[in-house]
Amino acid sequence: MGILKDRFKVKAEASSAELKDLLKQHGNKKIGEVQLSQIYQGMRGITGLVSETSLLDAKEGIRFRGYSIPELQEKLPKIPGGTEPLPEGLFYLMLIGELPDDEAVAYITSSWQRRSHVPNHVFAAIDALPVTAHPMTMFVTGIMALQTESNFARRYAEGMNKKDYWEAVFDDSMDLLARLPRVAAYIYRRKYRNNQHIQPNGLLDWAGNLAHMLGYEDESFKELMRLYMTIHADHEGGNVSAHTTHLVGSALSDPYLSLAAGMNGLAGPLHGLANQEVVKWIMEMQKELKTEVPTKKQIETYVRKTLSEGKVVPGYGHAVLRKTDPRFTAQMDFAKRHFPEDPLVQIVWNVYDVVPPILESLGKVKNPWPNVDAHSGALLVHYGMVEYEFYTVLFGVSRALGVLASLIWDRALGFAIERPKSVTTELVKSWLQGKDEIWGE
Ligand code: NMX
Ligand code: MLT
Repeated sequence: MGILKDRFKVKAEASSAELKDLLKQHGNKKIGEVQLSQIYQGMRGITGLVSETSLLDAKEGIRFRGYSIPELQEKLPKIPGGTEPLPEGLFYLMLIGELPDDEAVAYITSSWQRRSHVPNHVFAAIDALPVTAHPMTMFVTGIMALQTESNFARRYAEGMNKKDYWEAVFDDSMDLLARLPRVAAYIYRRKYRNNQHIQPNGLLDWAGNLAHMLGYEDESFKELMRLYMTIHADHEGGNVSAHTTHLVGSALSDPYLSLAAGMNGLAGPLHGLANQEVVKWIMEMQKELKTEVPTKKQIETYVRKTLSEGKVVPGYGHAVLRKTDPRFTAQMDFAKRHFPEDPLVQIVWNVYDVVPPILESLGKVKNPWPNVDAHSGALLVHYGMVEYEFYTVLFGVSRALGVLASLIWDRALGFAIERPKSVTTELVKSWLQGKDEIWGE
């Protein structure tokens, strides 16, 4: 079957048996209470999902199978002479639950190289869109066009046994991950580089090859892509892209359909699109203030203006985190090591000094600190990637690692179709008068 699939099978069978036992013994234990306001406010704080690949702590930030971002940077395999972790290693960790050795990472790199062929109709589907279409629209179109290749869809139509679902999802996920960099690079070169495409380099790792196909050969950009692809990969199961992929997958929609749905969620400005919004916001500020280097006082005035116009400050706040996002810090450290004098990076750091006290003073923002999106765009601009509408595609290529690893686990553990109970406000009012029950079966 291949070392990754073999190892996953052993882990999944053990976890499945353990879970059955756990639920038999403790399935009726209460894990919390839900207040009426929570169901009107984005289900915030309701524990309602299981996602094995990572866990978010409000104060500490994300841990992937128990490892923080600095720990990943230290412990995951790197290219010879490199300093950033290889995302292949993170995928192994999320899937298998253990740190990989160099050999396991090399296995994934070569497996993704072998699976990376993208059929011509996918490029034709992207080409059918006007070049003015948003890169995320092109990305989702590309993923949907790739769905013709789904093993899961084909095998389901042939009458696959449910115990084999995970294996077909595994194959689709590996194929998709292998193909996404090619699709992303195609979109970039089509929209911004006059359709001058660059063939993959079979000697490079997954993120290094993405950098190459995008047209960025600087070794430190390749290192940035390795870090970028690692830190954006997963943020436990409740964020919009992960939750959507899981939800759609629970209907046994194949991984292509499920990932495309998740990517549509990532394309929202309160989620992954915030990375483009941050750079757009800074560029608009520079234009409006007629200066390349706004002072902190000028930034403060611009932040207050943004808020007074009923807009959010992009890159700040979080539904769960209550401190500076460690993904922001990892990117700040990268910039400090590689280009501390970069003017846009300097602005990002000045914004970091200015924004939190202002948001805090509003008295309603639960987290005034920066999230991952506050920093990522400035790093890309440094290397010349100024086309900010493309940034969410890069986030999406990375996020696929986490949500697809999770999807494989979903099918291996036999998770049910997701179908929570909803109510109407009429029913809520009638329940408040003691006339009706509000809970479902
Ligand atoms: N700027 C202005 N107002 C904000 C901000 C912000 N950055 N963050 C939260 N608020 C407001 C929010 O709009 C809400 O206002 P109202 O009651 O008038 O509707 C109030 O503060 C309370 O919101 P919270 O409970 O703090 O935040 P919530 O959990 O609802 O939303 C975000 C979380 C991330 C959607 C929100 O902080 C936000 O809109 N941030 C800016 C967009 C952004 O950076 N998104 C990227 C998130 C990371 N990612 O990649 O997905
Ligand atoms: C993410 O990476 O998905 C974002 O930080 C949003 C979230 O966790 O809700």
